[in-house]
Amino acid sequence: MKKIFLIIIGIGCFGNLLSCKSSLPIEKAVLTFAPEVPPVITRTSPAKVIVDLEVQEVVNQLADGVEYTFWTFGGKVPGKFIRVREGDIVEFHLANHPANKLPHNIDLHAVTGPGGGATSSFTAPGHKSQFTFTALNAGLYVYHCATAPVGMHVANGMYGLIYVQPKKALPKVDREYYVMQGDFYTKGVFSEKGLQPFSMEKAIDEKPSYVVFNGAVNSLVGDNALKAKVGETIRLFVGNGGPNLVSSFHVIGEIFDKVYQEGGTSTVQENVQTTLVPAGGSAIVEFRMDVPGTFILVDHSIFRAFNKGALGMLKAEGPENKVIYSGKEVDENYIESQAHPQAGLKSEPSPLKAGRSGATIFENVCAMCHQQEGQGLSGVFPPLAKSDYLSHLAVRDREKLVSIILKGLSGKITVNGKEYNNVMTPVSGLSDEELVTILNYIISSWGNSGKPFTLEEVKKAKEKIESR
Ligand code: HEC
Ligand SMILES: [Cu+2]
Repeated sequence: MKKIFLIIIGIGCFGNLLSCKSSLPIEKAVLTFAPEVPPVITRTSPAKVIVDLEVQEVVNQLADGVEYTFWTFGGKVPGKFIRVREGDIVEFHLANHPANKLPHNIDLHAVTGPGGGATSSFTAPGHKSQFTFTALNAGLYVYHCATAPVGMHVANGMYGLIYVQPKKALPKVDREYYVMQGDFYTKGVFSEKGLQPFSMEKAIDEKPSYVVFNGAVNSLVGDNALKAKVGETIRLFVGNGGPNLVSSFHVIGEIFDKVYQEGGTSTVQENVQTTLVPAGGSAIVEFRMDVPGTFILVDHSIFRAFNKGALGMLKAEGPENKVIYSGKEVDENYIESQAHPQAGLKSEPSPLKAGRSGATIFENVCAMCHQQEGQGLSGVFPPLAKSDYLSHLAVRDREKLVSIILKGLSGKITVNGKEYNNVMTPVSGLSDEELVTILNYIISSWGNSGKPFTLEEVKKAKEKIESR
């Protein structure tokens, strides 16, 4: 009796591929949040894989003190990582949380079919949709929402990665991680605090205020850094949700031993420094940790890394290998008489010693950071104009003010209610007279006021600072 039943199923399977689903083993896909990746699939034959994904509209941190309403696949940006195997039949369930405000859908670049699933998955809040596809092509694919206005849904974080593991799996590595870049468009400038609305204008102009990995500034920094041990092999599944920017993905201090360009499975490039990850595209990169240390992940369009958030870390622990990398071997004085004379740069008489006016010193030395009118650069260089920090020091701690110029300043400070955490390097080459001049210039310009410094006061402060 049992045998006959099986035969009947077998015949049905011949005529109609879909009814074959019933003869495949059924499993539920393991989904993970970045930077984790679901485990390697060890099956050697296809399965019917059930994917359950829920769209959630959530308020979360975009940066320290900056909140944003993200639209997500699963509750975070990027969406949950999906892993299936080439040849699997994927039964996809998309749920739209009842508390959401908008309809959504999903376009998976791994789908062969209209809209990559978008047309079959349009789902109103409080509804669920289902469609099924066969994972015909192996590779690393982006998925994203494709509901109008598409750009806005993507800009709000509606993207993630689906990896269709090839029948012959890629060589085993010690660790796999999920890293996905995206650009964000807020009404306020970078690091402006509070709940930030989406700016359609900036999005259309392709001028993001944030470019980040894994949905937030610092999502891969400090305690959240990726971890590895010396001697291990690492595979990064790198995606770019865009919506606009192309990523020049680079890991400072590492060379990618292998790159599966554009997330394909066979074109392997070796020994690559920076790989291009298109918007709506991906790359798989592999390397071996040869030495310990902190390796910085960046979009090498470098202002994005240091001024917009596209910076992550991979921390490798383990024994040093001084042959591969020595660390600093020499740090010695290099004085003017040893240096080659530089064309166009006269050193005699030194322009730094010429007794310049305050305005000139400011323009020559300080303005490149604090800007022409002393207004600073938001989030990077604090203002000197109307700076409450500066006027406080001019009254309460005049020695500190002298020391900022002589010794520099680093660490968190708050100027006019905004936080800065940057480094001012010591200013060298000022005579004592010029030091007095520039101090008096900054405390009396742009609406600042304070008691003028005397040469005697500055000399005394300098002695104290230098004897510390
Ligand atoms: C290379 C860039 C750079 C240059 C050049 C520079 N600064 Fe700064 N300065 C900074 C940064 C960055 C900070 C904030 C440091 C922090 O976050 O801890 C700062 C902080 C300050 C502050 C305290 C914060 C404030 O806004 O009141 C003063 C005062 C200041 N600088 C004065 C000067 C003066 C005067 C000069 C020129 C003689 C100068 N700086 C040149 C980068 C620079
Ligand atoms: Cu959407």
